[in-house]
Amino acid sequence: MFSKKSATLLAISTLLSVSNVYAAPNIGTVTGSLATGGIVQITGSGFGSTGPNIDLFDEFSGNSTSKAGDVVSLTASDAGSWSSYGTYQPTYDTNFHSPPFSMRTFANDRMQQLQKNVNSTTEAFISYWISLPQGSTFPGSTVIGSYPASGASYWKLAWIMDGPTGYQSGGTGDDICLPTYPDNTYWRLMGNNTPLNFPVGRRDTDDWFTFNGWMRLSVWLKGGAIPTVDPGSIWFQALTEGNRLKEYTGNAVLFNGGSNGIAQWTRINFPGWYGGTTATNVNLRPVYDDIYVATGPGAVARVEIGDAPDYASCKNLALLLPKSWSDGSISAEVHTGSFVANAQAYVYVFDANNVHNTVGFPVSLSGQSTSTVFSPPQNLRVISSK
Ligand SMILES: [Ca+2]
Repeated sequence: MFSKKSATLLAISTLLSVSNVYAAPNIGTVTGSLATGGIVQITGSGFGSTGPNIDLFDEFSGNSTSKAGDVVSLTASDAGSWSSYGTYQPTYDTNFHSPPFSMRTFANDRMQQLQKNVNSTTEAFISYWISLPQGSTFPGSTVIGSYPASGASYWKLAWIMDGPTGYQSGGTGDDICLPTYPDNTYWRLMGNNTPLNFPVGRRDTDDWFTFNGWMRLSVWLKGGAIPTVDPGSIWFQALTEGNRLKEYTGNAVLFNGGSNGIAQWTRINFPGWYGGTTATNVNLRPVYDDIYVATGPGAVARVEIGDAPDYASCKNLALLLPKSWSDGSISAEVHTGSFVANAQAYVYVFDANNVHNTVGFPVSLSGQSTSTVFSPPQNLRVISSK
């Protein structure tokens, strides 16, 4: 028979083991070089066994001879390569988010686009920064600093689909803009072929767009069990740098199967589309930077640094580039985005379900190692269902 004491211990150990199964990531130590290009080792628990498959990470750094106006390299600065250009090639621009360049996506009355092919997948995590440089216009508008006079398909910011014809009527389908701005009121995750129509912000009452600065848009989409029938999961986040962080979540069918009857994504375009006229295109030159694409199971597993110990309060974020991943240890290359040297920052690890450590792990960004402060245990709790 159990004594009271052993029964109590059993209850505690059961509690702990259940907690371990469902616990959020908990960071114990962060060591290494906390400057861009450095490698940090993160130890702890609950990171999950599945890390991300990163298809691409591009800060548009160029090489030692690159200059503004040069064609952007198809070899990404940080991981992977682009598959192709659109009709016209993007160029380096000095209105950067991470120095020294961003990607200019419109010039001379023409869209400049990059295209990325990925292995067939129904799950993707995509993050990228955008800005309208000073003196430039919003797509479809002739007035600097103003939205268009009326709604139309002027700007599909990024576009995921099945193959190069995914967006076409009668094409291979499964297209979703990430997001689009079709009615001059709502930002929406929607496409030409898919049944999805999911609002992710509203210009007048739920705004994240700014005409003066940078925004990071991140989206995690995961198709349902039968992707053309079962609802999948949607998570969309908009970070207005220095201002606010907004998130939108829901469930909806994400795929239509298209003409090939296969529910899959195989391609992502940056930008997706500009639909203005020559008159509205005169001062149009949106720039994109720090584009990160991960696909497959674990796509959303990631490491970020933020500027606040409470993630939801962060007003700046940067994605690190994981090099190895296990439940208790991650090695990641540091990328600091627009954080300044020696800034106070907080490390967040997200597992494959997008769950992160509750309190950011404090670090000081610099070229120096290291931070080895041991944080107290967090998240020792039982989650009743999942
Ligand atoms: Ca950059």
